[in-house]
Amino acid sequence: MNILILTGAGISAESGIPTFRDANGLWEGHDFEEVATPQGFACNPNLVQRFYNERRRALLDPKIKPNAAHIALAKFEQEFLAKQNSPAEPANQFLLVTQNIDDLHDRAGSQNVLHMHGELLKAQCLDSLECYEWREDLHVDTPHPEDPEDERRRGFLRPNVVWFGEMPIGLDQIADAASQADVFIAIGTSGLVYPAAGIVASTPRECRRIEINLDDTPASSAFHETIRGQATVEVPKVLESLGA
Ligand code: BV8
Repeated sequence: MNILILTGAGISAESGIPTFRDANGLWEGHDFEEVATPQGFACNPNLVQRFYNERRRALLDPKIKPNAAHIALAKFEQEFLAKQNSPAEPANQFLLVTQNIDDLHDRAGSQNVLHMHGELLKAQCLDSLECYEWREDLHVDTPHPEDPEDERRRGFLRPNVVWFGEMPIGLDQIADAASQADVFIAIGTSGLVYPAAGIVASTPRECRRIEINLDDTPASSAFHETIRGQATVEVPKVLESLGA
């Protein structure tokens, strides 16, 4: 059996990370074009670095931890992949695609995580496109980790996140997983940003499509089952029922 999961900001909300569209959302006070596009970065790198420095510092606060939904997904994945089907059946497949740039799925122990919009705790060199683990602030004069003494390479690092207008990560792998999915579960995503919001439509007709969200979304009609409630309550229940 092949299971594909897509998560959005809603799965991290109960861990204390604000979503984009809540009243106090991350875009609050910022037009997304100012802080989440290459043009915004080119126009005001200090503002964009500051926007991500604030989110990186907030994510590294010890109070921010994976919640019951993250943990249930990691536990289910481990048990599901360990389950030995009959020799005639192909092995189980599991892929967790997240739009979130936080590391809560990874910290919960999920193994097959695809961060399709990048990772906040990584930085990317504008020159080589090389990525580096990064937990500090980034500034327009941050020394380059490969050559800290070289003044000419200062400020060559950007957050390793996918901005609007940029190509998301792993689209081929996602399309492949979607085309073979027996179960697709979208958790805590408003279904507004593409191509993530289009994944559900690329699952097979016979795929069991489940949406877990507090509210209806523009994508809800594409799902066979729409479960309304908090991720920390509903995700463990759905996975429990799947496991059974
Ligand atoms: C692309 C990383 C080309 C950065 C993000 C004009 C110009 C350029 C592009 C476009 C354009 N018009 C349209 C586009 C396409 C564009 C797009 O979709 N725009 C939207 C605004 C219409 N997309 C792109 O640009 C993408 N790239 O198109 O490249 C291409 C693509 C394919 C093939 C060829 C070419 C790149 C988009 C990625 C942008 N980067 N993030 C950062 O984080 O700062 S997007 C960011 O916003 C997130 O990653 C996420 O994707 C999105 C937020 O959505 P959600 O995660 O769903 O969060 P949200 O707050 O919206 O919703 C939370 C939900 O949870 C709610 O439904 C709520 O009810 C629920 N919830 C809350 N609490 C709980 C809960 N549910 C359960 N329990 C709870 N407790």
